[in-house]
Amino acid sequence: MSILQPKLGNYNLENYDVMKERFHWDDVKSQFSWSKTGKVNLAYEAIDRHVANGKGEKVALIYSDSLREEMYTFSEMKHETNKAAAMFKKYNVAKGDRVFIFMPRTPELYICLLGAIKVGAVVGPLFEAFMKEAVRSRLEDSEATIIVTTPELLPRIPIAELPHLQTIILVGEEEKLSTGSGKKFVSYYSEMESTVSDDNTIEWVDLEDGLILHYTSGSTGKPKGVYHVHNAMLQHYQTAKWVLDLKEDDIYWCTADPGWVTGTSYGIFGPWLNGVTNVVRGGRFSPDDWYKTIEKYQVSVWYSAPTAFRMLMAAAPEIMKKYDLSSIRHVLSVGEPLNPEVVRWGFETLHHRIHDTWWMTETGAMLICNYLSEPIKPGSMGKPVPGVEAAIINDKGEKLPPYEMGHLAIKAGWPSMMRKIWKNELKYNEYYSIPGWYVSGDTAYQDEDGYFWFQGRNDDVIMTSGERVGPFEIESKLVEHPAVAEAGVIGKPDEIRGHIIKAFVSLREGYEYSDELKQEIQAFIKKELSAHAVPREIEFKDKLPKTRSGKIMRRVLKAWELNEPAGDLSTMED
Ligand code: 6R9
Repeated sequence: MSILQPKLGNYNLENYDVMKERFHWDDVKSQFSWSKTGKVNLAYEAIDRHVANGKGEKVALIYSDSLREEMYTFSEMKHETNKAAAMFKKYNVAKGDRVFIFMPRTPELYICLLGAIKVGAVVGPLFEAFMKEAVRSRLEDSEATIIVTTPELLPRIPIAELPHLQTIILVGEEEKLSTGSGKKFVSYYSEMESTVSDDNTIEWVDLEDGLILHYTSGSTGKPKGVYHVHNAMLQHYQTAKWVLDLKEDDIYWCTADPGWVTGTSYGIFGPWLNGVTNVVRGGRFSPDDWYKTIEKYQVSVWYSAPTAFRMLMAAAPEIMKKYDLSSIRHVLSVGEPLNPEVVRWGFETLHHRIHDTWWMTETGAMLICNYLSEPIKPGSMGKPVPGVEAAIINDKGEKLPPYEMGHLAIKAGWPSMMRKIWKNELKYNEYYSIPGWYVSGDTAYQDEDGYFWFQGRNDDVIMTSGERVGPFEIESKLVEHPAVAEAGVIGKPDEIRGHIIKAFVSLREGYEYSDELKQEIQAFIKKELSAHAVPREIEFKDKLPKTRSGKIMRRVLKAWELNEPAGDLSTMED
């Protein structure tokens, strides 16, 4: 597919090269309160500031699931988060304490998360699907003192094994309140009813004070707590403005759950720092439900992930045709490499260029993106946002020439970079093993125009017959085959070749596994890519193992193949 030129019209048409030259992060500071007082609070900047600026009646949150549909103005969000803050204060939450939130996407989750930030707490959002061990290890490591949850999820919190945990706030029916464990149980709804909203509950903090702790699991070992501070808001705000292109009238929908960093940085902070109406859809994914959400709320900016786009592609095309999706003006993707086939689908069916964005839990916000005024090269992640320097380097820290694969690294010093790995300095230092650079753990190359091309996580790159092959290129080609819905490619140890390429493939509706199909797919790769990229083995699966953020877990495929333990599986989908 050829290069896609920007659409003219209602877009951020600031020139990339000019911004790169001119922009400095200090420029962003002026509009936030600490430029006047020296103190700040992200929750105030995201909600209360807009009320102070006369936008109190604007809708901040549109929430819906199969049972509820509710809208909250910025004024109402200010009130609710003030009350939640007072509730946390009443139960002894002090600045720096860890407040965990373990519940489905509902307005209460968003209110509690911002309410906890208002009192200076460090929030820890957990996926509602976590089971006991995943919950235990995160609460134990963070030494959280308080958790907000629902009666349904309560049995998955091993409260007796968590000495630091003192208070459990239950969002649900009061009669289900438990007692007798030595812990305090609090009813969210009765507490909120009896509390009054008071602006003086806000704890004003420093830019370097703690904001959020996101646990992300490595391939083996325990999940690590990635710690971010209030300063990250500079980048949440600016990238949401530039890259999501959020404007006053937008209706914005980020499909990610706050258990994943995308669901906080761009499901909460980015849009609300920009004062934009934010859509949250509870419940599970279904193509009908998603298209209906866009149509009903007139979503204009849509941020999702390759796995979701691929599931929409694999669904019957008639489903999409039932809905009016003309409100959409801008579509973006994150979390995994964006296959050119997905970009082509987006262009042909949604009539939009899907903009890829690359970043990590550790980086806190977008770093490499398709900036709006720049052409898109399908299959590339784009270029560093202004204010960020990225490079492809070797083990010695030397920059590599175009098209040479190496470490994707970022010059330290962007505003939203993590400040530590909770209680694990050793792990934190590993990211900075090459002086001056943050080493991402991803392998990529850069082309002569400065675009970055993702190849795979370092561990996923395959050495076969003396050549380094990134799994992404093969996976992308596989999903171009009409029978293939999703593909995960690994290197399987082989005495002669070092590794051979093995593909795990799930099929689209209406296709069935057969030897002929396998050979046809192999011939397709040989013709379209090259002989050395052909997967010698193809195994068909109903579903590929994925994380809750939609990443194909190649290490699990490898472990299956080698009959080895698969490591930490707490973030794997059911
Ligand atoms: C935000 C997020 C980070 C890892 C990252 C990379 C992969 C994310 C990507 C991408 C290719 C993109 N990744 N975005 N790979 N193209 N646009 O995903 O954070 O869950 O910590 O994952 O995800 O491998 O290193 P996180």
